Amino acid sequence: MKRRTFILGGGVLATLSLGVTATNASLANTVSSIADFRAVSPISRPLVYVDNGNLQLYDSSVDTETAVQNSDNVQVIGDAGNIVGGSNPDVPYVTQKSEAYATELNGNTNQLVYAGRQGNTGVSIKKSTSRLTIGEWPPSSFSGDIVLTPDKNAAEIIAINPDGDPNNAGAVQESIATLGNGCSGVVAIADIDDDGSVEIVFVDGSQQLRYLEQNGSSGVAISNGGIGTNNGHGVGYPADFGQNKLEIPFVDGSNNPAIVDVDGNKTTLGSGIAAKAPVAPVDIDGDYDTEFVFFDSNTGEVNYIDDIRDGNTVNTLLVEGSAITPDQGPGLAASGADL
Ligand SMILES: [Ca+2]
Ligand SMILES: [Ca+2]
Ligand SMILES: [Ca+2]
Ligand SMILES: [Ca+2]
Repeated sequence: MKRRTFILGGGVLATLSLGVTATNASLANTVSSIADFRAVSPISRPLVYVDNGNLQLYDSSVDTETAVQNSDNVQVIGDAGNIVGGSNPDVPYVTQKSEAYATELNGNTNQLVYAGRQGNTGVSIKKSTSRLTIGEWPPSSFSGDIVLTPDKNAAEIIAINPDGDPNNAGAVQESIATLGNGCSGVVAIADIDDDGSVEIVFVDGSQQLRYLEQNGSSGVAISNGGIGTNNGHGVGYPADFGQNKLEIPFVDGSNNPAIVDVDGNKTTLGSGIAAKAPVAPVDIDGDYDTEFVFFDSNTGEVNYIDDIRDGNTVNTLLVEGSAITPDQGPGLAASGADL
């Protein structure tokens, strides 16, 4: 049986989904694995994905996959920020019920942050073919890190305050912008033009990458930033791919993995090899350079491009020795110190 470790919620060992009746030996093995896992703190290079609706974390530095308890029916994920629990990054996600959660990496917090619209109050979250993010957005009335996500009609960007009562929609949710071209996924809050203030990077209603300035009321289109979309949007968090600037990783309409900067300078990293599903920038091999992690368009396996602009070598990601085929709708996300 494949070895897995689990994040424990309040020491509820009995609910571990080991797929077999846990014997003392297997429990001891699991506990031992958890001890190993927690010895690496914080998780240095986790990749986030969803397998049959359950959130999974993969830490390549110790080649360990961790299933997050009680994360059923995860439909949409985002890159990690820090909004709940302790100092470890937290992964935001949306369930089939349009609820938003954040779960702490290497911890045991799996916290509801927004229960959705109640009665006539609040807005429902988009729960498929979407993306959400965590960060600070100064124009918001909420202070500190918040969650940004599209509404279910893909018309506006809504903010969720994770510090409030998740069942009080009127207090924890506000509209950030209603966009003429719509918003079907919020990719990041990041300073993509390096002017010292952050922008919201998002996918509009026509799968075009755009960004919103803090004083803007409509999104600015990023040239050459047309996103391929199938089950999910083929885009990921902006990262430094060796050029000392942020570039947005994405999959274009021809299944090409590519990166693009705010000025529309696009670099294609392969031809027809990537599924149109969310990608992630992660230092998956621990060499302090960022790799481009994506789904193979034929096999659905997770691959990564190593040595960006210097060979663009495609490798299959092996998780505890095996290729993986996570759910492509939520796709892949990144976390950790790079973000
Ligand atoms: Ca946290
Ligand atoms: Ca900026
Ligand atoms: Ca690397
Ligand atoms: Ca590398």
